[in-house]
Formats: sequence, C-alpha cells, structure tokens
Amino acid sequence: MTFHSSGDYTLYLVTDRNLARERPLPEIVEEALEGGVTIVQLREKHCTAREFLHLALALKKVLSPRDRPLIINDRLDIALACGAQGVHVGQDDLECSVIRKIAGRNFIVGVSVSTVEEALRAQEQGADYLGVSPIFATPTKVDTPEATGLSGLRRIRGAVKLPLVAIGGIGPHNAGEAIRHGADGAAVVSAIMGASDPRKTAREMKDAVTSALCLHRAPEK
Ligand code: TZP
Ligand code: MG
Repeated sequence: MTFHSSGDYTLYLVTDRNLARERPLPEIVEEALEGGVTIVQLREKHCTAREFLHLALALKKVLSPRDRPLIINDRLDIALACGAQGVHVGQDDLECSVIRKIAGRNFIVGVSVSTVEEALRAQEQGADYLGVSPIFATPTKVDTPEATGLSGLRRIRGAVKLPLVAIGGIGPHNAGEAIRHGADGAAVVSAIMGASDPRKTAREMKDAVTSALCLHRAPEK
C-alpha cells in the first residue's frame, strides 16, 4: 500500500517521550490508535541512532497490523533502516528534493512550513503533505517561528493543493477550528502524549476533526 497524498492525515500523533511519564511509548501509541489516530510520527531529538531505530521498530509493530503509517522525524537514515512509510522534515533538514532522490516516489515526505513561500517551495519539490506550524505558540516546541495563527493557515490553504496538517497548540477544543480554516487534519503532541487517557482524548479529537470535515468540505467526486 502507498500512503502518499491520498493518505489519511485526519489525526496525526507526534510522539514526545518527555510527556510519557512512566508509560512506554508503544503503549501510548496503541491507545491513541484505538482512539482514532490515523498516522504517527516518531520524534526524538536527543537519543542515539541505535535507540532511535529500536524505538522505530517497536512502533512499527503497533502500527503495521493496523495499516497505519509510521513517519520518522528528521532522520531519513532511520526511516529507511526501519522500513517506515515516510519522513518529516523542517526547514533546516534535508530538502524534499534530496529526499526524493534517495528514497524515490513510494515514500511519504512531509515538510514543516510556516509561510506561503515555504509551502510553495515544498510543493514544487514534491512533498506529500505539509505540517503548518506553529498555529498557536506552544511550550512543546519553542524554537519555532512566530505563530502563523489560523489566518496564516488559511493563506497557505489558498496557495497550495497539498494536504495540510495543523500543528502547535492543537487539542480537542480547537481542532475543529483548524479544519474550518483549511487544514485536512490535526497534528498533536501534548494533548495526547500527556493525557491521562490517550484513547479518550484521541477519540474526542477525532470526533471534532471528522465532524468539522463533514460540515466544511464538499464531498469528493
Ligand atoms: N512542530 C511545530 S509545533 C510542534 C512541533 C513538533 C509542537 C506541537 O506540540 P503541541 O503539544 O501539540 O502544541
Ligand atoms: Mg526537523
């Protein structure tokens, strides 16, 4: 199966072990999948390559039986080594065009953007989806450009055709709002990773996103 632009980005979980407390990552991810998460990005900023690969393989075991894609943050080598479906890169990482040369077409490439210019460049270079961030300022990631806000999301929606996932300060209370401003899905770290019941929070978010998508998108022909 290929996921590509037609993948399901409705509820996109980005991991953060700092928020997991004592709980093993695969357990939280499994609960979140049961609640309706459709795609998972493993994001590790401070571990060794070997530990990163080990974690990726552990998450693949949870995702593969459910046919849900695993995306690796930043590290194309780890993504290829574990057989992940894709990689997610920011503006300082390998460019999308370079990733395409190495990994080919049958591989999801997501790019973080916060301006229309960045979005257009990523689209030209063959990205499959864009993470628009940060929608709202968030303590989970502080080395970000100024928040794009919902108005920035709307501007990017008007400029590119790619699926957009909104990230940064998104939770059950505002996920629907992001969809109404042009996102195709909500991406989330702390609201699910830090939740006492990740399955319940994921379900609340999924309900908010799917009902906003139903109300605000014309059915595809
Ligand atoms: N990229 C842009 S903002 C962000 C990332 C990884 C963090 C979002 O975290 P949260 O907790 O969902 O606000
Ligand atoms: Mg990065």
